[in-house]
Amino acid sequence: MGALPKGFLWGGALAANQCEGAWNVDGKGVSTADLFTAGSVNKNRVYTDGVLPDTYYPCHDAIDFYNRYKEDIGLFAEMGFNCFRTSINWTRIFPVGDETEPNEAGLRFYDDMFDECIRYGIQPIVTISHYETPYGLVEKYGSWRSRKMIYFYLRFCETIFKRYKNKVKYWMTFNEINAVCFIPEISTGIRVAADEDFDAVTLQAAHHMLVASAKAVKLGREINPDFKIGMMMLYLPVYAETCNPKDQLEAMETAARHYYFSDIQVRGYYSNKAKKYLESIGVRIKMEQGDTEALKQGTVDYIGLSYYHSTVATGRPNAEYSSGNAIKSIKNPYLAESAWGWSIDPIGLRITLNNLFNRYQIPLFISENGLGADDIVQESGIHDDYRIDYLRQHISAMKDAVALDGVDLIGYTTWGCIDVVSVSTGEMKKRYGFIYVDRDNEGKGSLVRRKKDSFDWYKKTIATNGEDL
Ligand code: BGP
Repeated sequence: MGALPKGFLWGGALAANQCEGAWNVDGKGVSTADLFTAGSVNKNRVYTDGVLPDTYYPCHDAIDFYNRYKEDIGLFAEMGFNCFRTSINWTRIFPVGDETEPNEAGLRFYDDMFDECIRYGIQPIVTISHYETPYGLVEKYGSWRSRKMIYFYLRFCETIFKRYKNKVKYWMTFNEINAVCFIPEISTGIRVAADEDFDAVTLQAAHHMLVASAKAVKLGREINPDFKIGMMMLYLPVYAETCNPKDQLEAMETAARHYYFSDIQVRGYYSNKAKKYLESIGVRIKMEQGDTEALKQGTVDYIGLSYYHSTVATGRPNAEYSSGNAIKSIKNPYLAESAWGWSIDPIGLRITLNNLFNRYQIPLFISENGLGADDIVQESGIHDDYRIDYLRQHISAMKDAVALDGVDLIGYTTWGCIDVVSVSTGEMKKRYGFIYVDRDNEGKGSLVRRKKDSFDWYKKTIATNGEDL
């Protein structure tokens, strides 16, 4: 018997806005992701108020998955995927966001794309909202600042739950829901003004999202009791810099900011720790009657998580933070880093899975993991042995968590199984894929797909259920 259970879900993950392109066709509206310019590791992406002339927006065309999905899914099938995680672009279904009737052309696209997956025995796994919100809802209501969003989100959920109830079983309500508290623009399109209380704005928005998620879980179960509806969080194990209790306390506090979300979505209520935290920063969440009940009734079936790197917390005042990691962290001297400064920590994945499973005792799903690297195309091929190395070590750590620690893990989807636009920088050259896409940071290139060396390696990994790495 191997380490991983039979029927383990193997595949890759994408997000609609980072792969589809076709940003303004077949009735699609403008989403927040359509308004982020290209950036780089040293230059932040700019979130513009409407589409500006003479400005390059990488998600407008992305990798044209909208028109090329058949070829791409064919390649996923060749690797042996039995699942494929992607998201539904909200603005294809409700272009402004507050319409009463959905856009049929948008619904049809996902019907066709899911059918293509199913034809190959690949089950689609759907993130309902992955880092894009209809810009119409930002302009009219201020995005998730407004409670009205719960209503629009649920209408979106009801539409897609009913339409795809026989095609999709696994759903995730929001991608990396905890990100609303540190990157609200990217995560939900919320702009926080300099004179506003950042925590008050984002935590109130988070409350609306948490209630919406819980209500979506309940609604989904009514529509199809076989649905499995999960939360999805960005998870980073937080190490203390030393055994100094002050560092340990800081690590505990940092981790608590992330558990804030999963505690509510898994257990169904704000923990005492969360309440005390809110008190300590002087934030009062406006709740309405029925919210407490809704949170209780909408606890999730599983936890989806993205894992890229770990972080280090210190109690030292004026510590120097390392710039690369997505989240504030000091440098870990024991770990190597990617070219984008993200630490590489496979053991951290085993720790992550243990932390989450021991805390919640519900199934886990690694819905993102991978290495962003600038791949070089050579005549002899694309030799991404560094990616194979990264994935081999992480899969091995994940197997240890299952076989040695008893973690209940249902699946693993690598991030960006085909190269897509990077969220943090808007670059194309931060590539994660097994499949190379000929497109550069300026949007030039033929969009032709090429297999990298990691393609055959992942195929073998899946064929042996992770035994032959
Ligand atoms: C996660 C997001 C993804 C993805 C990934 C890699 O936070 O859910 O959408 O892009 O990070 O990040 P990046 O694209 O910045 O390298």
